[in-house]
Amino acid sequence: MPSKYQLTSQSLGPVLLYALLMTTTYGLEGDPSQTLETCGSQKNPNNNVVDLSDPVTPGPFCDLTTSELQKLRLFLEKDPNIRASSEEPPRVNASYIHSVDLLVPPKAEVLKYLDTPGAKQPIRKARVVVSRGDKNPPVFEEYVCWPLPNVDNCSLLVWKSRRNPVDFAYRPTVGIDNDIIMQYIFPEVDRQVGHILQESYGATFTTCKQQKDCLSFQPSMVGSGLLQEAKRLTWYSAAYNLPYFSSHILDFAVCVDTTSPDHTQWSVVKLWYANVVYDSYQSLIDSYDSGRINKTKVTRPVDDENLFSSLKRRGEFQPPKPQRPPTVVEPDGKRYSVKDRKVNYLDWSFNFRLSALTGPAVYDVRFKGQRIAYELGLSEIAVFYSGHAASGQTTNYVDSGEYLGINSRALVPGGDCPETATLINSAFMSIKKREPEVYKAAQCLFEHNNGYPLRRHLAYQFEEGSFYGGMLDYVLTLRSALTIGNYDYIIDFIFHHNGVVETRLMSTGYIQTLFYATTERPYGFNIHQNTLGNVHHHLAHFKADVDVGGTSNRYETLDISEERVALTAFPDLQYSQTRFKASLKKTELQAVYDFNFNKPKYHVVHNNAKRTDRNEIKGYRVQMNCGSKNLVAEDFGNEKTVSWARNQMVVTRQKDDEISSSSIYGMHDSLQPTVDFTTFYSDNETIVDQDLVFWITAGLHHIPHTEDFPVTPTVGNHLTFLLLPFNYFPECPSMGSRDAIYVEHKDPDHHELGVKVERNGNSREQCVMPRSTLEEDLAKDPNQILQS
Ligand SMILES: *[C@@H]1O[C@H](CO)[C@@H](O)[C@H](O)[C@H]1NC(C)=O
Ligand SMILES: *[C@@H]1O[C@H](CO)[C@@H](O)[C@H](O)[C@H]1NC(C)=O
Ligand SMILES: *[C@@H]1O[C@H](CO)[C@@H](O)[C@H](O)[C@H]1NC(C)=O
Ligand SMILES: CC(=O)N[C@H]1CO[C@H](CO)[C@@H](O)[C@@H]1O
Ligand SMILES: [Cu+2]
Repeated sequence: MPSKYQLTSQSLGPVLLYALLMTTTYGLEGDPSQTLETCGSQKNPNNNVVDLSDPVTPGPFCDLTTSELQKLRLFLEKDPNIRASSEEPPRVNASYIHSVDLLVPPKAEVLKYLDTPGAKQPIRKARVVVSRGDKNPPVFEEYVCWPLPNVDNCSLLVWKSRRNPVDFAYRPTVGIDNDIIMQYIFPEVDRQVGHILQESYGATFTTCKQQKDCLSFQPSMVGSGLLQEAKRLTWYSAAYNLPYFSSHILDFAVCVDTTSPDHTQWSVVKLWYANVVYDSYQSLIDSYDSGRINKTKVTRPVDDENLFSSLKRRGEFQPPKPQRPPTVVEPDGKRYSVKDRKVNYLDWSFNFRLSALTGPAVYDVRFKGQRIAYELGLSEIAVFYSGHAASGQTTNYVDSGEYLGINSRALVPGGDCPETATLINSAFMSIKKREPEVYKAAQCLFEHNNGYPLRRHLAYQFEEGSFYGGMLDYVLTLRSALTIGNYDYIIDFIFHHNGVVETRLMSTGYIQTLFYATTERPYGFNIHQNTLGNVHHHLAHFKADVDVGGTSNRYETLDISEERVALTAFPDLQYSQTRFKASLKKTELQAVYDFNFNKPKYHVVHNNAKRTDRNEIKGYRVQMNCGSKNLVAEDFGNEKTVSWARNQMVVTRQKDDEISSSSIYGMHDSLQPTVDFTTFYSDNETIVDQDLVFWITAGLHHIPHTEDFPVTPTVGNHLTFLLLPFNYFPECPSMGSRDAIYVEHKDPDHHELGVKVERNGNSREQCVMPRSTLEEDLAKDPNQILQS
């Protein structure tokens, strides 16, 4: 369905409509002679364009377009080796396409293309993940297919950094598991123990008048590292089907072995009821029917706006009468342009994408024309839970197994992004349908100000010079919001006027819970009747391929330490002060960094051959406000699958092979991780004057409390890391910004003549706020936010 956001050539119509809207003028009430233009409707003085149509010739960083995906599927269905299933949805025992992603060409080829006039663009290739339930033994395979768009070759990817093919027992979670569990396992659960469920909870999984009255379920996978064998087990915990089920977990669960590609072989291997584990249906039935056990008896909460887990507004109105909140306006139109998935914003330029597998990333990030980072992006997100309940204890989510990028969708203007935001589509290959899925508003791009000064100084007094200079922190933000099960992760790339690029992770969404029992006390609070929020650790890994002054870079820390010296003026007296010393990191193992409160330091990356006029290091500084120590013992249980969480930062030599630090198999493969991140640096290669990649871990422990209902607020959980210029510019590069304000006396010798305000040509003309179009867009396409 064409709409203003759709990235196809059909979007011309809505673009015209948009243009019409933009030029509408509104009469001022009561004064027909005076009309004001709609904000942003005047001719854009800097000729910025926002063109979201699919590029005719996609660049090296551009995700696969809808038509490339369509052509690729047709090829994969015909390819005699792959013969991808065309069934909707496919069967587990078929060869089917799990996911398709852009395979960014080798960095050297891309740099040559970007930096050499007339150089040819490297061939575009796709990375295709195929589930081979048809093979014996069944496996997961990853292929590289080329050349896009008219693919004629697919070959198995050969990675040094990861196994391929991968044991079928480690296959990712997405796909068709839940459908099969619903269709085949729960009917059997109801046949066997339906009477226990009915008496305990007043509901079963399959026999109910309306779907919403049936029990819902929360899957949590049990990694092979815990089991110590290559098996695929998942607990399915019963929950009331209420908004939102993860807050309504019950004390019944089944553990299903889904290792086999043949679902008729899937079986319930353990059950959990009222805080006791059972090995078979019969042992639960016997215990229950004999009356020997404590029976649970709970009633389904009422589903209305007062339900503690509902997001419907409740309580006293604030403000008492309707009054609109402040909002973002762009009086003179957009100050950024977008074309072919590339953004230009004042001194900044970057390419962006939303990888199906690893999520949002920006490439070739430049400030004032100079490349700062080749790549900046998410690599993995994980959550490790604790508890006593058999079904919830071992929940160790490694989220790329459920997709990262594909889960960013439907950002809502006015809810997730300012209403002025540009909403960006993404197209992905679907498992269940042959046609690519196009998600509207998978990302949003907007400029606003953070409401605090980027810089300011007031010289109030005459002796100080009497002036004020300052500016708000105006930023351009590229936002993605990944809804992965109960949690929503917001990932922002933020571009400041002083040459700083900031990466931010915030988490919100529903907490996962356990059914309350005293045995859970060490792991959480009883935050609602029958509900305990169990402690867990959120972890995320980012890749920052920083290039400062080219690719020949050094990583140095500036180590700050205490020293005792004789006071310069009074040599008999002592003084305690700090000094710093540069420490060049020569090898990868030397560069492994763990935060230490007693050893403060700066992390600087620079090109030693390109120093400042005064021969000082000229570089960028990596500032991390996101560290969190993983307390799970190394190599224990599932820890190996998140070995990237062992350190706060690791610096490695760039390798095209080391595309990301994790894999989609991470949820199940902890016995034998497909990607072992420690191998990226354990060979201890030299990193002096090399192309460097900074791998940064972000995380926080979360002890849920009552105010996490209905959902966890983002405030207080902003995890950020920044790349800040360090001796890179002779002065703060925001000095050129027209957004600054300068106040001084008209005549320094005659203050009585008053003061003047310098706005650098920025007009103070009024304009009328443009109309919000959310309701109109949803009237046209109700599926834009919620699936029908
Ligand atoms: C795949 O599974 C289906 C049942 O879902 C079965 O009918 C079919 O024979 C199986 N195919 C193969 C090749 O085993
Ligand atoms: C049943 O409840 C009692 C009282 O709370 C407790 O002492 C006992 O351990 C429970 N039995 C089981 C099997 O959980
Ligand atoms: C890594 O290499 C450096 C420089 O050769 C050496 O000093 C250091 O001991 C090595 N580390 C390990 C763990 O081998
Ligand atoms: C570039 C390349 O490897 N092309 C191959 C594509 O596949 C055909 C047929 O399988 C080969 O003949 C080409 O050499
Ligand atoms: Cu949390």
